[in-house]
Amino acid sequence: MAKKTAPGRKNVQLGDQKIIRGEGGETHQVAGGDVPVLTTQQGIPVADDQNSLKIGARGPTLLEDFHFREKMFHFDHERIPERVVHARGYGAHGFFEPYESCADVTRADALQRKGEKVPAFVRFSTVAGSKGSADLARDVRGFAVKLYTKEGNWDIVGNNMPVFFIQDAMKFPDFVHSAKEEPDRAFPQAATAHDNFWDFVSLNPEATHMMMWAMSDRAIPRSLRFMEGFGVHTFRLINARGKSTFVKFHWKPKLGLQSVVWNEALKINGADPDFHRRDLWDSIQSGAFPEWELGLQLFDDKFADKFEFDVLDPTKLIPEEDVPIRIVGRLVLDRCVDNFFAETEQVAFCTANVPPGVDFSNDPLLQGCNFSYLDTQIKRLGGPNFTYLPINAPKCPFHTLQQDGHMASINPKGRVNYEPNSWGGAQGGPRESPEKGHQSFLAEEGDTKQRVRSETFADHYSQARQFYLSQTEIEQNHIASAFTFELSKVQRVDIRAREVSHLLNVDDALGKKVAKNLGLKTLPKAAEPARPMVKTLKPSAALSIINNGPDSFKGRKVGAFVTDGVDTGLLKALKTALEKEGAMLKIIAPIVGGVKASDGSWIDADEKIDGGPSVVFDAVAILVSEAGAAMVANEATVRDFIADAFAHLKFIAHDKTAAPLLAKAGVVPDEGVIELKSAKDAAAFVKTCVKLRLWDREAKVKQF
Ligand code: HDE
Repeated sequence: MAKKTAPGRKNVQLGDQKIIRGEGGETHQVAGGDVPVLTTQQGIPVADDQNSLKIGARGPTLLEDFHFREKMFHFDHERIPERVVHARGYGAHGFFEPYESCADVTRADALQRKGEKVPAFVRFSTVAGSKGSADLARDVRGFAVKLYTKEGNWDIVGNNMPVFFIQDAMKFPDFVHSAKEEPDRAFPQAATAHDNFWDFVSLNPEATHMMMWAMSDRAIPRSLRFMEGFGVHTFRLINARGKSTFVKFHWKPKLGLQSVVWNEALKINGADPDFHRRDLWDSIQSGAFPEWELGLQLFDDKFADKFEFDVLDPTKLIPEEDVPIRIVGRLVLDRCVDNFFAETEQVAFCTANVPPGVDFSNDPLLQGCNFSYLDTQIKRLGGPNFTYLPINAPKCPFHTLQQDGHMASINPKGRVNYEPNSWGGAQGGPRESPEKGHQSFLAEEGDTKQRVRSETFADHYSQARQFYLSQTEIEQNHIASAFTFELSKVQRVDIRAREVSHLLNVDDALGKKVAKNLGLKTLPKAAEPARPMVKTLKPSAALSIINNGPDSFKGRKVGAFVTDGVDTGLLKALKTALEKEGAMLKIIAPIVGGVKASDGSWIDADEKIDGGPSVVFDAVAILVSEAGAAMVANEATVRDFIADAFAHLKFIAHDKTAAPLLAKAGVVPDEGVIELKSAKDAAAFVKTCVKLRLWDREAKVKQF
């Protein structure tokens, strides 16, 4: 029946939709008309998605409205439990490509043929915060890689730090409870700066090494693209002859390491809580595909026996100087997900997912992980068939005899669901293969059953000290500040003091500095080490971020604040110089519509000034006309833009007319504040930006 327009209610055109207001309610027509018809999940075409079925226009809603009920029922069940840890994360697709065959050490198919790409999915995450928490929390970052190899899925579930807080999986629930929000008050969210966390770590000296990493700038990366990944645990690689080699996995970012400073992190969380995910999304969408190289740190029993620490102890690393890293391939992320929930939220990693040629060590943390991840997937994804979800399903043929269960979504044909069986041939179904199948290394274990921590795990301070001494002075200062900040949020003075007692073992000066900055009335005694420390470990340059920065400004962003009358030549020169370097220019203006440049052309803005603070950029430029500078002279957001860039040690380019704005923001000119006198200066400015920050300025802008 043709719809009549109800009296007084006109049909309206909204964008490409026409809303027809008839007696039976409203329907939307889309221009072109060839869009699919909306249906229910049963495939029934839907006539009206705007109004529920009622008796009359103002009467009660009817239970028979199956479309309404299905829509609401589905909505009510949209959420699944978030991950207990690593709830906040972001993923992307890509590939892994070997540079060489690693057949000498492993039969893993993914590492046999140079240049043969293996599809990959990577999920980065923070650990402590909930799904909706901010990206720049001080935290460890998860770096979980799923390789869809021809012999099944291989998950390298790593972090951006090579060691961990605890040595035995038994302590994981306690550790995580202490790190997350306190149970009575449900805060703080995504922050370890509270009593429970520091109580736990200070009662567990084994956490000391990891605490050095967690209080370093590694815990506040500038971008997921600029951080390393580590498999943490020692694994085994097994070659075709059954020979085992121990291995630690490393991911090295092609664009070098970079972090933010703490005050910047705090402000980014306000300005853009999605900073990391937006950065990853934007870079992939713009074709600047992030890339890491896979490094294998390979060693044998002989090395393991002579190394000062136990290679099974996840609170220890092996310095690159002791066992060099063999770079064997690259990981490129080149495709964003189509749907966050279907892919990033439902992806299920498990340390136990290893193909033939990869095996486990006895690291007691790894052994515990191998149980926990699968267990967690069943809870989160609702049943045993999550492996059939497209993001989790292997991309190679797979044949199991597992069957049924919630959401069984493949339809196995035939009579056979067990083996051995007598059916034979194709009918008989899949069979085991000692040649092709995963074979565990024939490790000899023989010992008594006992609940003990190995003596060889007992040195908790030597590597913490080595890490600290491997940092530049700037980074050491940041570590001291981070300990001070976090412990200042701890209310119990005895907990503050107990942590200082560990720091005194790491480095006497560090412990004393933190004690002084906390205002401890008496310096505690250094904690009694369970084992004599090794104080002769050589510093490792690989452990510093600043020593491993980028060699170009590629992948970085400059924010240029401009006003009407901006010098077109300068702006263009800056843009060209940045693009040549593989970096980007973003325009920030008083209004988002943009500005009229000196030559009368119109320049669109990417952000209005209060939506694009300088904290989200790697360097800034202030390019204004005289009239423009006068107009924004009293604008607090402009002042903050400049003052923050200066305080965060960024390089600042400006034209002559911007000088009064800089002075008003408290900028004291130094070699990081660069006047662009002409278009020629732009390229030199970009070259200077490769250093990322003018660290020498720090002592002038930060006392504590
Ligand atoms: Fe995890 N961890 N973990 N973890 N972990 C999880 O598994 C666990 C550990 C790591 O992006 C959970 O599917 C135990 C070390 C990453 O989906 C859970 C222990 C390392 C991710 C779990 C550890 C990690 C997780 C929660 C001590 C570095 C996110 C959701 C034995 C190698 C993966 C899930 C993703 C996630 C357990 C310690 C890395 C609860 C029991 C060490 C990157 O199963």
